[in-house]
Amino acid sequence: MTTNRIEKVVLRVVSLPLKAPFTTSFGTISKREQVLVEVVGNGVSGWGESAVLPFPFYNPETLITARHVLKDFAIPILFQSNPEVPESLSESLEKIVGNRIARAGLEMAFWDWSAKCQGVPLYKLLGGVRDSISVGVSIGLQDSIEALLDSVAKFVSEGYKRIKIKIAPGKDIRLIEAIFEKFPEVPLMVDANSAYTLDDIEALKAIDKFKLLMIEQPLREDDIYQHSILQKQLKNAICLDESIEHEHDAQTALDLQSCRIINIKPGRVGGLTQSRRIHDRAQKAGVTVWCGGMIETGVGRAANMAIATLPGFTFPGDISESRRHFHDDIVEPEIVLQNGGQLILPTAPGIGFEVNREKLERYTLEQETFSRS
Ligand code: OSB
Ligand code: MG
Repeated sequence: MTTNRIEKVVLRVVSLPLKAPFTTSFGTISKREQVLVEVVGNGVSGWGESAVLPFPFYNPETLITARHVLKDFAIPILFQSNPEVPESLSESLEKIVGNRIARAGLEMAFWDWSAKCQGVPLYKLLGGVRDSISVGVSIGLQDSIEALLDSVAKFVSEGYKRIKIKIAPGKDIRLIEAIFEKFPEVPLMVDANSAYTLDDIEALKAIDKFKLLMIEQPLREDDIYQHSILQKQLKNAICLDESIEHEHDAQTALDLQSCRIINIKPGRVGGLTQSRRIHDRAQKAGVTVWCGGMIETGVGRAANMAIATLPGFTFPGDISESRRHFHDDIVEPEIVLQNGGQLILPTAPGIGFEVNREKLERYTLEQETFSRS
């Protein structure tokens, strides 16, 4: 099958303005600068996104490391291994240690390309079992409690099924209290992005007095064992995000009972194949999963929508609509919330959304093409 293979990969560094800066315990993102990956073969383009952050504070990757790993390692592996199916590309890319956000862009692009070559929607190729998904929204740290409450009111009225707020030591109890006072019924969860330690047990127990949907990543990313100690002392479920980079981490966390919920982000774990494996292991252990986000453009968001149709994704994801973070997303049609907090999976092959090339050019800072030699 010499024709059915990738002939060229295009890496584009894009920069999209955000509607508002997004602040977490690890830092503030004020524009979305990352790598879009286009694989081309058979006259078909597949799209993926390496949703790196501008600093190594969430995980060790940055824009520069992602470009380096894609260009010098991941793309050569693709050209040498000529994978027939996305699962084998994922397997070959496991030779690379870490650098999962970088690899995910190429792996997702190959999934999209494979689905398009077969004429099927990506979510069906992945084994998805539903054609719409429930979603929630993630709200960054705000300058004031009033701004936070305004933000919650806005997203609740837009139909999001649950609210997640970012917290940090000293910026926790008062925020949660204020939200429950004004919106006693709101399904609320908190995300600490690794900002606490076991020395903060009193603060964590105070947070645990509230009835939350879950407490996401309270401790450091390498604290899977410490999370197991913490989970025993909390009523609320711990959800792990940063700690779970691949299926082996997931299995460790499941065996140690470090969490009762896992946030699966295709970007963080190196792509859709790993996402599905983590999903399968969690399902076996009776642990709920849901799909998180990293402020992806429509390309990454569409892949997130697809993985969220697998049977174990029973909890609303951080997969908001295009206009949540962007004035002008690069996909068509725009991703829009329907029927109160739902996203409907498109029926077109692959990710099911088209990349608008005019907008893409407008947002591209740099572009490099790699062809099979
Ligand atoms: O911890 O879930 C997180 C964004 C960037 C990095 C990490 C996280 C997030 C979010 C935003 O919470 C989710 C989104 O709106 O895409
Ligand atoms: Mg998180």
